[in-house]
Amino acid sequence: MKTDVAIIGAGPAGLLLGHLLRAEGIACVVLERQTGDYVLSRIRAGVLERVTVGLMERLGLDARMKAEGLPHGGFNLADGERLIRIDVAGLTGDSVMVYGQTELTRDLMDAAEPRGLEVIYEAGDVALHAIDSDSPYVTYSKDGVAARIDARIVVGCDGFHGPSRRAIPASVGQVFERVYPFGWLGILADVPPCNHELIYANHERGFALASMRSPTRSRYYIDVPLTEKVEDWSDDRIWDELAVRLGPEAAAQITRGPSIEKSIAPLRSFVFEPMRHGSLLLCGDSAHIVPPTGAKGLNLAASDVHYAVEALVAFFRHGDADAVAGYSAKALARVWKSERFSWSLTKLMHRFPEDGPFERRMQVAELDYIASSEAAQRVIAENYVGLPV
Ligand code: FAS
Ligand code: PHB
Repeated sequence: MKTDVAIIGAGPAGLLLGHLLRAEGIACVVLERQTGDYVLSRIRAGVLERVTVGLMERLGLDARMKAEGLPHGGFNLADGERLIRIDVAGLTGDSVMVYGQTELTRDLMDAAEPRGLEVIYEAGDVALHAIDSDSPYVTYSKDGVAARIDARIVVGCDGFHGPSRRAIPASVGQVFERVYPFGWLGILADVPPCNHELIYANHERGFALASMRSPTRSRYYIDVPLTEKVEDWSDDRIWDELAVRLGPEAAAQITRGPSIEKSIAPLRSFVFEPMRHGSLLLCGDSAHIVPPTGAKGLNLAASDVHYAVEALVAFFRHGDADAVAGYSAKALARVWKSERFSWSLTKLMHRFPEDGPFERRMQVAELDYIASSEAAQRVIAENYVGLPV
């Protein structure tokens, strides 16, 4: 098979990219290792920035998001004493959209066939070849049969564990990483949220986040040591811990119920540079990971796709090779700002085992400053709603 762009991975980055390239008349094929149902079964992000909403609007795929999503004009930081509301709408004139990654991915998946976007699921043994040349190709197996896609450009949208990043020679790449000494235990339950806006809590027992998917479906998190196993956390134990960490006011509003999903995700800050090598571009988690505290992971994948489409349209339509060459620097400039915000909010809202009384005083002082300074709140608000692309 021959095409213009071979895309590896049918998560949000791969599907957004595929749809946008097709809409621009650029031929592409998406290769996905799993089944579509498996991709949808992974419970991940819940908060969309303007850039992500904007790409769905550009594709005309925003109808369900606008009907079922929840625009949020603010969120809260809880420090055990009070709720500090960050008035995102008042401070930035913008808002975020609470709409699960699963639903966004479903909207993109459902539109693939009607729009002629070819997605090959259950593609095994995907391997990249000749990415240093102008004629790279990808091999894979499907139903036990070996296959090959020749393309002009390959885009790795295959997440943190995919093959694309690893296809870039170690001598070229540089990794920047911080692994956090805790994970997030997440629970999804068909119960009404305890608050109409998100609450991020820094309690002496640890971090908690009260989020949601709809007025009848809640998503909560607590941080746990990396040694913890999800099977050791009964629903009741999680609800009890959430009630303590979120504080009495929120606790009084918590509706308990059986979990429909429960998992522990490790936290890391990770950036791989460059995000382009030869004819290979990287988008999303294949190039970077953020701790979910800032709700940036999915949204960074979207901004990478925005820059990749810009570069590939210039390349295929106008022969502008510099546009492709400039993709990495452009994408990384925004990636690093989101990495900083996610790291900073993680540091502020979590208790680190290695921290002592001084570090705790720094957290208290910073939360006090945020509570009393519109300027400090504006900094948080403009990062949370998403920096411009
Ligand atoms: P994805 O990982 O979503 O998609 C990559 C795709 O490539 C997958 O479908 C995978 O099956 C496929 N693939 C992998 N290897 C392949 C191969 N060899 N061949 C073909 N296909 C291959 N972000 C937030 O903003 N908020 C959150 O709360 C949040 N929670 C998260 C929880 C977890 C457990 C994880 C892992 C991530 C979380 N994230 C969160 C981040 C997450 O939302 C990502 O940023 C987002 O999924 C990025 O999308 P993609 O880059 O498309 O990568
Ligand atoms: C979620 O709803 O899953 C969510 C929301 C905000 C975050 C992280 C996760 O920062």
